[in-house]
Amino acid sequence: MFELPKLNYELNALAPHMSEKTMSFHYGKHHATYIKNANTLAAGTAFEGKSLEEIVAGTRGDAAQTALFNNAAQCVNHAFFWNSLTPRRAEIPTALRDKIAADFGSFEAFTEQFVKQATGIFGSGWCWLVLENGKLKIVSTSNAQTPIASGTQTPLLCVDVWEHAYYLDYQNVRADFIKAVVDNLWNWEFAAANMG
Ligand code: MN3
Repeated sequence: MFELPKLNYELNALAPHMSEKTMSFHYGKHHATYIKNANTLAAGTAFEGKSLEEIVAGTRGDAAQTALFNNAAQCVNHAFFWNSLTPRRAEIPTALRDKIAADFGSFEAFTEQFVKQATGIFGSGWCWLVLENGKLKIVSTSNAQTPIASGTQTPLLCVDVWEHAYYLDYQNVRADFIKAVVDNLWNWEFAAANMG
């Protein structure tokens, strides 16, 4: 049985960028519901006892498994998102900063491009910084789609752009939410560890 993973910080620790109210609904209700649904949908199938990543890899693109894929993918996406955030303003490790500058022109060019791309995603989805074939890229995914367990892209950081992620704090202004996360909350130590 899958369980809601523990956060590395308190529900109020990301305020004012993400309020305790947002976190209590987003983590405590939305993420918890994906866990509950993944457990229900996997029970009694060939996927019972598999990890969430194995379920994502095994159901991706299978029209008969859409509901299980969506819920399992949202479980891994949210766990990755919470780990992408920290209330402690961490310096970006030099090797990662240099890699970003090499692949995007400059750190500032990267953040500008990320905010623009994440803001422009039509409808619900996610925006990711990934490593693919040795190069950093910004990747958008719709709804529950994910680079996690893709075998081709290694995610370093992400932002959830579903309206439930920001509507209580920013209403319709998604760009301000993305900027707040990129400028204040991203966990660069987590990103560097993912880069390996
Ligand atoms: Mn969400």
